Amino acid sequence: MTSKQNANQMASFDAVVIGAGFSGMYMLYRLREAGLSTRVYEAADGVGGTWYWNRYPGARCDSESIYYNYTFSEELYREWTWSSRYPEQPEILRYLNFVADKFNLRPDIQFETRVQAAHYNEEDKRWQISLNDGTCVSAKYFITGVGCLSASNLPKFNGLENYKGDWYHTGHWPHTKVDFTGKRVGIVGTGSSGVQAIPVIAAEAAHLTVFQRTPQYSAPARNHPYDEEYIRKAKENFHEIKQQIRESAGGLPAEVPTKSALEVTPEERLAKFEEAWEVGGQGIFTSYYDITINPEANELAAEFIRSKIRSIVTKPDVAEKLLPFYYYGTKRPIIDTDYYETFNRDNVSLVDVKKNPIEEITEMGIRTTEGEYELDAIVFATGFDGMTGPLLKMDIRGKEGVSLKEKWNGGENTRTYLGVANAGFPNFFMITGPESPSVLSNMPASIEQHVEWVSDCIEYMEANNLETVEANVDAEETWSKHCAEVADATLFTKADSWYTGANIPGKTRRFLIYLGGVGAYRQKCTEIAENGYEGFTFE
Ligand code: N01
Repeated sequence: MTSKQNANQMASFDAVVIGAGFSGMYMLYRLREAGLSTRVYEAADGVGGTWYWNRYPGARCDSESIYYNYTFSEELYREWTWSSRYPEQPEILRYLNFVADKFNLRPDIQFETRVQAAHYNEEDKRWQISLNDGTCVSAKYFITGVGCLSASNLPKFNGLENYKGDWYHTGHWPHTKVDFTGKRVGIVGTGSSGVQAIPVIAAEAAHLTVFQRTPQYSAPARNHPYDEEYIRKAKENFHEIKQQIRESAGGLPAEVPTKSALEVTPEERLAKFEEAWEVGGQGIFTSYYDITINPEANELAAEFIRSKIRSIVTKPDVAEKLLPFYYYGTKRPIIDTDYYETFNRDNVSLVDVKKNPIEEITEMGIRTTEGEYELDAIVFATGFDGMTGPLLKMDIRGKEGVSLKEKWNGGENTRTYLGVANAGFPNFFMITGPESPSVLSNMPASIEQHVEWVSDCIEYMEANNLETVEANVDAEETWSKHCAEVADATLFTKADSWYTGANIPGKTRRFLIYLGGVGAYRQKCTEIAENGYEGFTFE
C-alpha cells in the first residue's frame, strides 16, 4: 500500500480479476451473476487480451471460428455470425467487444491499469493488490486471466538501440496500419506469428528478408468464407457442438484417431495425408494416434510435409533450408496461407541464422556472421515467455510473504494443483495456469471450464461461509508428477520450443501443459469438486 492511501480508503471488492480477454470477461460475468462485487484490471484501453495486442499483418486464429467462441450462452452463439473458417484478428476483437457490450461488462473493468503486485494478508485473509497508478485495492478472491502468451519475448540483440529504421514486435503491434510499401523489411522468427505475417508483408514490401533459425512444419489452412447453410446448421446444433467441445480431447469436435500410422499400408497413409492436406487445417497432426508418441510414426508425417515443401518451393537451395528436422508437432504445428509459396517470390529471401547467427543490429539493419542486411524496418516475430512469464511479471506473494517466483524457484520447481491453484496462496486462482490443458487445446473451451470451476468453488465457499480455500501440498505434488508423466510419454518434451521454456535463455526446461485432454481433465476437476474439493483445505 502506498503513502497516498490508508487502509480505510482502500477500495474493497469480493474479487479482483486481471485481464479482460476471453478469461477475464467470462470470469467477471460469472462472479457478477453470483452476486459478488468484482473489479477487472486491464492494461490495455480495450477488451480482447491476446486479440487486442496481436494485430500484426495476417493475424488470425487456427481454431475454426464456430468453435473458437464462448458456448456459455446460446443466445450469444446465435446472435454472432462468423464470416470465415479461420477468423482474422479484427473479427475476433469485434466479437469480444460485442460480448462486452451485450453483457454490459465495461463498467466493472478498469482499463489502462496494470496490476504490479498482489500480496496475501494473513491477518484479514484478503489480497492487497497494487496498481500502477499508485493505488491499492483489497479483495477476498484474486484471479488471474493473464493468458499463457502475453509476456512477449524480445531477445537481447546487441545494438537494437542504434537502429535507425522502425522495428516492431508481433505481440505488440501498433493500432494504426503499418505501411511497408516500398520498404526493405526484415522479419526475425518463423513461428505461428511469423508464418502468418510473412506472406502478407511480402505482398506489400519492396523486399522481405526472412531470418529463420528453425524451419517449420506448416500445412495449408484453406481458409474460406462460410456459407449461410453451414452457419445455420452450426447454430441449430449449438447444444451438440457445446457438448462435443466439452468432452473432446482438444476442445474441438474432432474424430479421435484410433489407428497407428505404422499399421496401415503406405498407399492408405499417403491417401490420408493427401486428403488432410487438401482439406486444410491440422488434419495431418491428428491423422494417427501415434504421431505425437512414436518417432517412427512421427517421421512419416514429417517426411510427407517435407515432400510438399520440396514440391512447392521452386529454388532447391531455398527448399532445402525450409525443411524441418525435429519431431513434427512438438513445436506447435502451423497452418498457413501461401507460406511456402511466398519463398518463390522474387522479392523474398531466406537467411539461415542457425548457420550464420545474428551478431548485432546495426544502424542500417541486421548483421549476421555472414554479412549485413540493410533494412528500413524489422519485425520481431520472436514469440513469448510462455505459461509462467505473464504470472511472474507481477509480484504475487502468498502466505509468509513467499512469492510465486520463490515458490516456483524461477521455474525449476513450478508446480500447481490442476493448473488453477497453488499451495501457500489461499483464494488465488489462475485461469489456464501452468499444468492445465490451456494452449494445447482450443483456448475458449479450456477457459470456460476453468472459469466455471472457479466460480462454482467460490459460490460453494460463499454459501458455506468459508473464508479461504488452499491447495494442499501433497495434492499439488501428485498433480505435477502426473502432468510430467503424461508429457514424458510423448515426444513434446523433446523440442526446443516455448512449450518447454527452451526459447528463453536461462529459463528452466519444464513442460507445463497438461496433455491428458480437455474432456478427461474436465471430468477430473468435476470429480474433485463433487468429492468436496479433494486436495483443497477450506477454513
Ligand atoms: O512465437 P514462437 P510465435 N534469433 O515462439 C525465433 C500462438 N499463436 O509468436 O524456433 C533468431 O512460436 C524462433 O526460432 P526457434 C501459438 O500457440 C497462435 O510465432 O526458437 N530467431 C521462432 O522461429 C504459437 O505457438 C496463432 O529456433 C529467434 C520464432 O522466433 C505461439 O503463439 C498465431 C530468436 C518464435 O516463434 C507463439 O508463436 C500466432 C533469436 N534470438 C501465435 N529468438 C494462431 O492461432 C526467437 N527466435 C494461428
